[in-house]
Amino acid sequence: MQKLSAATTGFAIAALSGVATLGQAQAQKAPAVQKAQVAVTQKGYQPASLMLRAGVPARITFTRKTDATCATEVVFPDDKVTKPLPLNKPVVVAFTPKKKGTYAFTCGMKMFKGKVVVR
Ligand SMILES: [Cu+2]
Repeated sequence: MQKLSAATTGFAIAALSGVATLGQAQAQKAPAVQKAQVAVTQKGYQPASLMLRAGVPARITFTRKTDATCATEVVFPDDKVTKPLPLNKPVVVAFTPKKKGTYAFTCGMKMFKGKVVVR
């Protein structure tokens, strides 16, 4: 039971600091770097949809967690970026989204699809 309450408290603190950070970002200026994590599983990209802000450097970390699919690389066709995804090794795709819009990313054969929504 002690373990459970500690976890609950940790979550509450995390949620609070998240709110504080958001408030600061709105009051002052955009964060220096925006980060996102994407797991590549048997179901595809999780999450398959990411929200990013235009004009803020972004770091998306892809981690492929299964060997059972063909998603051994990730492709951003609009930016002509292809990155190999070794199993269980985090791979960072860094870029600064410039224009608002929706940008696809896929596996090498376009069977798995995800998107980045830039606002
Ligand atoms: Cu594929």
